[in-house]
Amino acid sequence: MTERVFDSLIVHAQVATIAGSAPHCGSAMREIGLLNDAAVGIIDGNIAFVGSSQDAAALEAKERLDARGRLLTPGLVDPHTHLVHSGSRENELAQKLAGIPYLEILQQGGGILSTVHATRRASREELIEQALRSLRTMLLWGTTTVEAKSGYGLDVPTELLQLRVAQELRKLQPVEIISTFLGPHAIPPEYQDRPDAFLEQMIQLLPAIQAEQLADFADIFCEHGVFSVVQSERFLEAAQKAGFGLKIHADEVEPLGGAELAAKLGAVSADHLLAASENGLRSLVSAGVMPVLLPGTSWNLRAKPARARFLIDTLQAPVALATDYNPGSCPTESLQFIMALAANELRMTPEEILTAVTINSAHAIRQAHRVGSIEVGKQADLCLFNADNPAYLVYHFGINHIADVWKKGQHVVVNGLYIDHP
Ligand code: IZC
Ligand code: ZN
Repeated sequence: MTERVFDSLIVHAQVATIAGSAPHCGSAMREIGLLNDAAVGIIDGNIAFVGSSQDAAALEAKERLDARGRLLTPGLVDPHTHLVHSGSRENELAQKLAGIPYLEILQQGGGILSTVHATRRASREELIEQALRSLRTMLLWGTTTVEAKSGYGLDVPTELLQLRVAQELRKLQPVEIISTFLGPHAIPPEYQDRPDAFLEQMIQLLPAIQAEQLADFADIFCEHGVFSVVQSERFLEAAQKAGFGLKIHADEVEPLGGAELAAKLGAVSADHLLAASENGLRSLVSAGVMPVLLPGTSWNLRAKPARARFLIDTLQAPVALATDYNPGSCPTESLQFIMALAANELRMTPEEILTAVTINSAHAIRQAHRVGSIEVGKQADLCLFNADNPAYLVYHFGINHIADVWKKGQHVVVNGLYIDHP
């Protein structure tokens, strides 16, 4: 064997490899492949060695980092965000605290529609600047891959602008962005009495988005007072024909049948599911749809959390977790906070939670062949935490445990500080 020189070698780490390429289901979500006193080597942006620190002692490396027993995990993958938008909705906090429901605020022209107004008025530069701030926070808190939805334009030019901004953001900073077209996110004011005409306009837009490769996925807000199951099926079927992977905002507030629809169409993921029926959950699991749970949203809306234990224990299903980062129902970029909520609200174990924010969330955006686990040949996306066990991460909540982050082998966060690699 020719002697290889590693670009970086991280030694004396407690490595949660989360190895295994298929989604981790049910009790297997607790198998995180923990290696004590282990080492990970990086060459050309990829993982080239995973083994004992003892075996790594003989290896040559340009940079060697002693993890001093701390926890090394795959870079975190956030598979559901509404990253690109303008403004914020703290002006709705008093209404929320007074008990006015999320969907009622939307019916009154607030909620999503208030962000639509702000986003339509914003310039391309303003959208980029606001998203860059969020991406910086995400990276500093350990997120190395993120899904980003459109859906605050609700008209052709602004939807395309949101997607093009997401595309440009890839060149401006290290976090990888997977794009989703969420044109049917709400009914815009100018179409209030013609929702089907609006839906048709969004369907007509699909081929152009596909031709410009602006999005991998298409998504719809299937909810009482927004889009019905019939409308959702029409849109998602057209998207599938146009070559998109399917996602769906399903049963977030009411058990409308979004989970059942996700199963019928073979969606890649069904997200929210707080109110999903037991049959809906069973059918989506049998159909191989990844359930993406968003405990930040249920907690923030003071709603009943999704049934993670039923999914994991009874259905032996995989579960993925995401922030749902958006300016209204879940204004946080922090997956670490979501991980703490997953423990407290969803009763998930620390090991299940780590699996849900790495390999399973990578599956939710069809990126598991490249990211989501620490295995030779995968991209070197890594998080070193100031923690010496997984439980500490979710137990000691509300603060940032990140020490170091590597993205495609670049050491982008060093001792909690962002390092620019031109
Ligand atoms: O802006 O409120 N649920 N869409 C569906 C959202 C939440 C985002 C928002
Ligand atoms: Zn969402």
